[in-house]
Amino acid sequence: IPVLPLVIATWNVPNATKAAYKILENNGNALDAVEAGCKVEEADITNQSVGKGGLPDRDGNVTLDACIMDKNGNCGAVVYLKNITHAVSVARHVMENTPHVMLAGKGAEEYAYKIGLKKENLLTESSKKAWKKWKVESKYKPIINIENHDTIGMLAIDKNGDISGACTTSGLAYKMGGRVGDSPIIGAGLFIDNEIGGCVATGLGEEVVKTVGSFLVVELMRQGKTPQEACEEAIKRIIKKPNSDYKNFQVGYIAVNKAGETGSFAIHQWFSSTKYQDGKNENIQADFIVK
Ligand code: SD4
Repeated sequence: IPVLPLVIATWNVPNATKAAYKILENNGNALDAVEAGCKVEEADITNQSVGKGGLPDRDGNVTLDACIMDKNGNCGAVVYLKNITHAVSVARHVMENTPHVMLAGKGAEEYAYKIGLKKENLLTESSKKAWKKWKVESKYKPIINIENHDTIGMLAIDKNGDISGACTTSGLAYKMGGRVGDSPIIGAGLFIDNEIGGCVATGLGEEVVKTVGSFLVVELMRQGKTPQEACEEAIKRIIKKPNSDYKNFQVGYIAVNKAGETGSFAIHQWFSSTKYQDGKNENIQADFIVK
């Protein structure tokens, strides 16, 4: 029987899961835990896929996408957010303190200032350097499993057995200006149903959106699949589409069910998740389909 509380996140993010688990351990709730966990990566300038230090779009602008969902099915999101490190906190405010689910661009940024967040330059020297190097050739194609894939998606179950999730990213490196991915789209990048479980996605967002991936995983669990089986089925759904170019892109899912069982699966090797449970922080390599 899985031990509660637990937290699981995409990729190798031990500091993020640790921060989240600390809250859960002290009888905190899952919503506070996922926000706190995501904030660790947003503030970490060495993570070039999330928050401050994220790689910019083709024009050199860092634009963030994030969302959050609670045990009651409430959700909030921000898309194309500039100059604010903690996109996940803005998403939470949208959820809790506005009549809306999603704020975009300038409106999201103004709202962030209104709730007291500070304007920051998100483009670090090292991300600027990487962008300048990319500009020499300006080749844009999805790249598998390298530094432009470590978006954080996090799921937590607290001691009460309640589930929440959050997701935050600077999106695909060198995306077109204005591009929004799956990560702030409820049902695609993240979905929580407190009766069933939750799921978050990472990888090439366009492909996750096309199959409404996270909602699909939760619905498959509702029909009786384990989190592992549900993640596998959702990945298969992507690769069996006619003319799918799946050999050239990555998608990974992690999921948890109400019983605290977890699963993860990806198209390609090297997707991993970090799970903190029973006082232990563990990095788990996900199984994958292209062998
Ligand atoms: C996106 N899904 O914007 C995100 C990117 C990602 O690790 O997951 N990177 O498409």
